[in-house]
Amino acid sequence: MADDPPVTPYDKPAGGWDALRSSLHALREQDVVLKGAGTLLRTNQPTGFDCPGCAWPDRNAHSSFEFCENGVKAVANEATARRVTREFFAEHPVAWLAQQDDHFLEAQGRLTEPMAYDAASDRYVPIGWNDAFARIAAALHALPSPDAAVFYTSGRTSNEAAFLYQLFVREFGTNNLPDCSNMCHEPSGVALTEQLGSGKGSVTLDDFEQCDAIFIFGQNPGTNHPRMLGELRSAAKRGCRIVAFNPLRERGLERFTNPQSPAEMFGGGSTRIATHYYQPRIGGDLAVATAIAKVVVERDAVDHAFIAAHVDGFDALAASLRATGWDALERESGLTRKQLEEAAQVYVDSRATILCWGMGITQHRRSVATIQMLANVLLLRGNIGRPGAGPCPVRGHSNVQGDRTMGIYEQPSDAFLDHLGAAFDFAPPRAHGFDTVAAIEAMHDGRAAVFFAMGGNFAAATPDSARVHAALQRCALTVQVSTKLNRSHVVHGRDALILPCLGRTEIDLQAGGPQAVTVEDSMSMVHLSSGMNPPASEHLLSEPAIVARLAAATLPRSRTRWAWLVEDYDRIRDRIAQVVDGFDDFNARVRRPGGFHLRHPGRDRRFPTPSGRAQLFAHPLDEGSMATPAPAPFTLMTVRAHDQYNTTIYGLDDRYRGVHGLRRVCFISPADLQRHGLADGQHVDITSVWHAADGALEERTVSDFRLIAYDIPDGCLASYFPETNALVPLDHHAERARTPASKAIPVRLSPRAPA
Ligand SMILES: Nc1nc2c(c(=O)[nH]1)N[C@H]1C(S)=C(S)[C@@H](COP(=O)(O)OP(=O)(O)OC[C@H]3O[C@@H](n4cnc5c(=O)[nH]c(N)nc54)[C@H](O)[C@@H]3O)O[C@H]1N2
Ligand SMILES: Nc1nc2c(c(=O)[nH]1)N[C@H]1C(S)=C(S)[C@@H](COP(=O)(O)OP(=O)(O)OC[C@H]3O[C@@H](n4cnc5c(=O)[nH]c(N)nc54)[C@H](O)[C@@H]3O)O[C@H]1N2
Ligand SMILES: [Mo]
Repeated sequence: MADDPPVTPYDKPAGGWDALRSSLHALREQDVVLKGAGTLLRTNQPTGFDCPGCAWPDRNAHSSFEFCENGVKAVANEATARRVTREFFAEHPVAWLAQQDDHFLEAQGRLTEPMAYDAASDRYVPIGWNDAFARIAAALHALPSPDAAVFYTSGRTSNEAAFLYQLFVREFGTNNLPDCSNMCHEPSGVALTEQLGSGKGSVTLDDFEQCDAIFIFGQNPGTNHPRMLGELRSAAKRGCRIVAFNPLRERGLERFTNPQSPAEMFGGGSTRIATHYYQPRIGGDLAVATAIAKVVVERDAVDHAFIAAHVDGFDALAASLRATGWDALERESGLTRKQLEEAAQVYVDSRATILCWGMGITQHRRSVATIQMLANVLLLRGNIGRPGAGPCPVRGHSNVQGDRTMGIYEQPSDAFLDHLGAAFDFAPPRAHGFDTVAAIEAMHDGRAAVFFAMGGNFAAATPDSARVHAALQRCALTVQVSTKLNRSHVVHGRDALILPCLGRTEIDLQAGGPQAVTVEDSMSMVHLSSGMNPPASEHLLSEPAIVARLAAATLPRSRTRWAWLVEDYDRIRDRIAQVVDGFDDFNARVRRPGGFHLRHPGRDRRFPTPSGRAQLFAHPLDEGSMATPAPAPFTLMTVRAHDQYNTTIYGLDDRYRGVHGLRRVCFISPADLQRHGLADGQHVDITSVWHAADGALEERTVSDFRLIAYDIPDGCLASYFPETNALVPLDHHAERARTPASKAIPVRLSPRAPA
């Protein structure tokens, strides 16, 4: 305990000199100071590459270079000078690698050549690309059915790679295409598609210049979408109200010093971001949204003309809101009636409002209901299809939205499959495939035996780690297309392959010359991305080339000209234009400066639901549902620290929360410490308590976390992901969207005996 570094509250604004310092440190650590500086100047530029960080859009038409600390870290870690060589693998048995932490694995640098697992020596040994593809093809052909293979995607994959990948998987014969979206914004897609006829957000950056109010639910932009702070700062400066709901007081939502503003940097100034900051209890947002909707209806601040013209379901919603009492709203939200009415007043006073949300909303059992209640709030006042208003689910991975648009989806529509089959002259499988949770279950009980991952880190990012590891280890073959070493390479099937690929920042040279790929950001802008660094190794292939060569090896009777398509990615884009709605004339339009926008129908007040109208949905609170089972007095949320990108751990600091040099921490309120006889700095084990479907009480434990007294509501705890993923029961997930409920884990704490 005495050896732990001190935890000191961070009272400076987010951004500022510390952000610059930390960026330079990241570049230095990866030995890319000079190269990185040149590389960074081309990030999110019309002729550069799309930042491999988050999906927040860029304003490259306006400013020449947008600085982003965590974008720098993402780029520096990809452009690193460090390499994982065959000598490294020869030196370290996999059993040894498996004992190293995620930070160590990431820090080894870029993967350089294809490797295959050798059980006799428990080591990865070099393998040629052709042999690797032949081995995968053999394993796929040995399966009893194509549905016994699982093809995962992480959201960094380009549109071109994603399109070819889903085509290959469907020509092979399955829709088993789980993706990271299943663990992320899936509930947003499910909720909004049903309600508005499109699962995407409707706003653009221009709307951020025109709104009167921005509400931010369950999102930490200072860490996860730092460029969003620039928009929030401009909005705040022109008097826009910014209302944040978060159990934690996140620094980036409070104050920001813009590293691009010399006046603020040298003048020591900063901008206040949130005008109103509320700390609901974990999972309290359905009650918060219900309270706001209730006030809108009861004060008759409703846009009746809009409702009459475009929206169904008003009477049922109004009746349900009137019947919901303030006692229940206060209890469930953890806020007072006064606070809830104050927030609702800001909303009613605003002419045009944007609602943003992140993982604090989606990773809950009732996330679909919560998002539909948020959209109810918008619809009630006509806050969609007018400037400065609309829903803004803030996506994570830089191309997670584009991957879905390209057909990475386990539940494709018949219309999409019809187009795909017609364009490529085959009969796509129609049965829906496995999402992430279903894929884990299937591998666990032997229904699936080959696991292929296009990027990501399935072993670490998924819930219920012990179960997932057992599932992967039961597979006949696991294959990882990756840039960096991670947990999914050391938790593997009987046979295992690592296929190293080019990153976004690198030159992608094919027979037709250097290639650009395309991506779609969180606001549906589609644009080009072309790398300019030499590849990390001469043995790397691009993701589209990996798919094409795998397809050629696996599907001898395919009528698709795989090798020809990847010679020139314009050919892939021409095929995308044939299959995917909204991509007509793709090659020409994407070459215009800034690319093009996939217009959201809601912007024109068109709602392509079955009825052709938007829908309001009544969602009663289920009271007491958030009360945790008796042996588990706390609800734990698993969040990101400042120095990580999902399972990629860049460093051990979480600057804005005052934590340095350690990740196994657990934030707890001072009152809870006292109530439970615990002390700040004490070390505990965390145990989740779960009533399984068969009624059995299951327990899962992670050990040795340091308690940190923190400003967090009573009964609520916070720790970092992925160290706590082992606690999330696989069947604890969002209703209908099946996103793991990793923000609401029922847990208890047990003090560890002093060392
Ligand atoms: N640097 C960096 N950037 C990233 C990522 C990264 O790991 N690092 N990850 C990327 C990805 S894939 C994604 S999806 C996004 C994630 O970006 P965020 O959505 O910001 O993700 P989290 O860190 O999980 O934080 C969620 C926030 O929700 C709050 N919260 C938790 N539970 C509740 C709740 O019940 N109610 C409310 N109101 N708030 C709650 C937490 O306190 C936290 O502030 O960021 C993307 N960008
Ligand atoms: N408990 C808990 N669990 C969570 C979450 C949470 O908040 N709490 N968040 C969930 C969310 S929102 C998400 S999106 C998932 C993320 O799940 P994933 O997307 O599966 O995980 P990442 O950590 O982003 O994947 C990192 C790996 O991607 C590889 N990589 C990086 N760049 C490239 C590239 O260009 N190409 C290829 N082929 N590989 C590349 C590297 O090898 C790196 O190790 O995790 C989910 N899991
Ligand atoms: Mo995500």
